Amino acid sequence: MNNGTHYRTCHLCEAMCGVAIDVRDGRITRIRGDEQDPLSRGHICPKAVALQDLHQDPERLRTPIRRTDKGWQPITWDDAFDLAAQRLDAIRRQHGRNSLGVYLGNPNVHNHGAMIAMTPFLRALGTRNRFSATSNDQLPHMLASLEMFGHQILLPIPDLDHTDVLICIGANPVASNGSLMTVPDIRRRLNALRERGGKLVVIDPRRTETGQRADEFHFIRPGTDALLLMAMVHTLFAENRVEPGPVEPLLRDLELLRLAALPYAPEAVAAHTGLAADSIRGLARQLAGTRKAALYSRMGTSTQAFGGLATWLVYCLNILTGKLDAVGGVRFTQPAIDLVALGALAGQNGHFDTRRSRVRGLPEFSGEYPASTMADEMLTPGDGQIRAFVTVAGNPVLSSPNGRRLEQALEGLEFMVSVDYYLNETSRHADLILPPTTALERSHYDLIFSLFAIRNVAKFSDPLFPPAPDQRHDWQILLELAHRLETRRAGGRLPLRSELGWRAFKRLGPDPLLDLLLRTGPYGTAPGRLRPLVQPAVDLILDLLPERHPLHGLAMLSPVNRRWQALPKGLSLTALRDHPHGVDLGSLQATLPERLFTRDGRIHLAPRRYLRDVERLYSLLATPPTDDLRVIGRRHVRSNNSWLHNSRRLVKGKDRCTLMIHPQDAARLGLQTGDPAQVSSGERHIVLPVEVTGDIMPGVVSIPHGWGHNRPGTEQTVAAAHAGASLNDLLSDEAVDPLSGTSVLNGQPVTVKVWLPARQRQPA
Ligand SMILES: Nc1nc2c(c(=O)[nH]1)N[C@H]1C(S)=C(S)[C@@H](COP(=O)(O)OP(=O)(O)OC[C@H]3O[C@@H](n4cnc5c(=O)[nH]c(N)nc54)[C@H](O)[C@@H]3O)O[C@H]1N2
Ligand SMILES: Nc1nc2c(c(=O)[nH]1)N[C@H]1C(S)=C(S)[C@@H](COP(=O)(O)OP(=O)(O)OC[C@H]3O[C@@H](n4cnc5c(=O)[nH]c(N)nc54)[C@H](O)[C@@H]3O)O[C@H]1N2
Ligand code: SF4
Ligand SMILES: [Mo]
Repeated sequence: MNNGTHYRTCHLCEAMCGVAIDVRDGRITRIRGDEQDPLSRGHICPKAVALQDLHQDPERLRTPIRRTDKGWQPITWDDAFDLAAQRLDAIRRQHGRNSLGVYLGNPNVHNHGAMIAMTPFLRALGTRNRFSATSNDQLPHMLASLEMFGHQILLPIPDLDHTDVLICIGANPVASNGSLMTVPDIRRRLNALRERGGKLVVIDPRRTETGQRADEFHFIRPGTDALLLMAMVHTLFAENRVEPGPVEPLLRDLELLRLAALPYAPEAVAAHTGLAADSIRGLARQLAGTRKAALYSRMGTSTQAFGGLATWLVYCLNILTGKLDAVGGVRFTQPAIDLVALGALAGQNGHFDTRRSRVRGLPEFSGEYPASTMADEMLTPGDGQIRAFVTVAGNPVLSSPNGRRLEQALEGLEFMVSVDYYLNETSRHADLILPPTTALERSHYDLIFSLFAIRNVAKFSDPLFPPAPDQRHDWQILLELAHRLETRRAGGRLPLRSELGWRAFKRLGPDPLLDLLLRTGPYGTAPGRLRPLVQPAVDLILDLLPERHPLHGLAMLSPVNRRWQALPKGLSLTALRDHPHGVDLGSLQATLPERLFTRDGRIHLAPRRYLRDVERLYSLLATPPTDDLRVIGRRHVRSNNSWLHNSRRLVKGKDRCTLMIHPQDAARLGLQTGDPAQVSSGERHIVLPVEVTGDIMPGVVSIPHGWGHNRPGTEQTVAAAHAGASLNDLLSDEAVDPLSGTSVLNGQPVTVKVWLPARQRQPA
């Protein structure tokens, strides 16, 4: 495009904002919110400009580079693919398939091409040593959905635009723009909630940007949410307020849940949680007594020592009070490409703990081991030790606990490839970096976040710019690597049928598949029928996928249930192209019981693994609270995990990588705003400036993650000039929630003291 306005979805966070990008002479002149996007209605946040900054960043890698004795050298794509396939294949032959490891980072889920190409790629790698950001993030939500509703990505989403009370625990949507709740323009929507007489309640160890807008705010001591939530369940039963409404006949094990909550009277948990017993009762009564209300939880309650239990209890509380499937409560979406239904038809609902990791015996979740044990699997000798590693769109050195140890582990590998366009803290350890195109050079459809949106919407955007010469998309990189790996494994030649399959897949790319998925989906033009013309190509591609891949659901789709039959029809890629601002498919509707995927068709309120973990919660209750400092994380609207810090426009202004601490703690430790503080946990230390604030609970300190860009050998000059310190250099990788394997990123104990440069230190 040379001149004009291009409409697309911003892919940076989960909010799916529509952006309008003005282009003149092939250059971006302006990025604004798209007023006509039915979901975001003109909203964007300051990060949207990073779409341009990323695209134009002179330090973004544009050709593959290879580590040599003379430093990094460019290498052709063909040589790069060959080198990667040859080395990975050789290591696999010598040490077995599990000697390969792979880590998938967060941007993959914002990239439909990468998502579609990922399964054949993982199959070609063939290793069980798979890791991703999931276990540093939303795993407890997926586990609760799997255990209770029978499907790992069937998540209940707050019906925010129709609720009268939103209780928000462990989430800061005003900064994060919502997570597992795709909600652009949360501020306007929270204002609308208040205007219709509704109420926002926030429970957090910090009075966050969301907390500051709350009508009712409660501090909670980090890691004690499961106690609070148990006490709320206890209150509902004790006060006879359990009224699940229409879903009641679907419930299983209500009585077990009541028994589990018996010991957790509000008085029993008050000292631990920091909430008064009356406040706890008040929360339970408010949820039960308001017809349209929703309890919503996110990172603060999932990535902590009781993340599994806390997230399960949030689901339970919504169910017990009749909020599940109800207007203004929490509901299941009905996206245009229904990965839930497709997965279920293919028998791919998710699985948990079908095997355990080699070194620490931690459970797999949907084929992935916890990220907190990645370094163990590289550093511990023996059969199955990881010797070669691939990262795809991930920066685990900054995003996974104990980043320094992970770096040591990466240094010990025989070979490492990073699919990434930055030479950053993780990819600097690679032997080969394969840089993909940027978002503006590829098409976009939100396969994942459409599943989590507060309205059903669909939107497709074509690329704004053609890929620069000799660039590859992520999906092309993944498919090419997969094809070459499979070819080597087969001894240099694949059977004709699969060779044709690979060629068809690489030629078509993901968009024709999108079209097919849209057409055969719930709002499609031809639900239940594949177009005969494309059928042979589809069959070839399906042959490349494992037996239980969701795309196989394609072949089986029919207008699955009565709810599908009632939906508007006509979606296809062409139809979406005709609507560049996106299509609104309506507000969230009742979907039960059709949308349950448990074998018995019921909702499991008290799965055994949760009940077993309640014993551990009981030991927390039985131990008196300690007064050591606990560290929690933080997000800021101008930052996104670890990777937007090379944008000058985003990092300018005051330092955001600070240690927030309460005035009482600061006074006790002799710290003032601006002082450098040393924060320690065992042998791990970081130093960062202090920010004294009454907005944080006494006994708690807060540090944002994703900083620490001061490592040598990276090529991100702006980020390095605003380096900050990495929270994950401080956090222990030994701390996981034993129930789910999720990393404990919130609530680890730390000590804090004034930091003195070495020469000022007194001899001990
Ligand atoms: N202590 C602490 N740690 C945390 C969190 C926390 O709250 N506290 N949050 C956790 C959460 S929720 C998440 S999701 C993770 C994120 O963890 P990661 O996904 O590991 O890290 P990111 O910072 O998102 O890094 C993304 C990487 O992908 C690259 N990249 C960006 N776009 C693309 C693309 O289109 N293609 C390719 N190939 N590469 C791309 C970037 O250059 C960067 O290297 O961090 C987790 N870590
Ligand atoms: N601007 C911006 N937006 C983002 C991102 C980003 O990095 N920057 N990242 C994106 C990603 S990958 C994700 S997963 C989402 C995350 O979205 P959110 O979960 O909304 O984001 P956080 O800011 O991590 O919110 C976690 C909250 O939990 C609180 N908390 C910490 N410990 C506890 C605890 O023990 N109990 C309770 N009740 N609360 C606790 C923290 O103070 C914080 O307010 O955001 C997405 N959006
Ligand atoms: S909130 Fe900001 S980063 Fe997230 S989608 Fe919207 S514009 Fe992009
Ligand atoms: Mo995340």
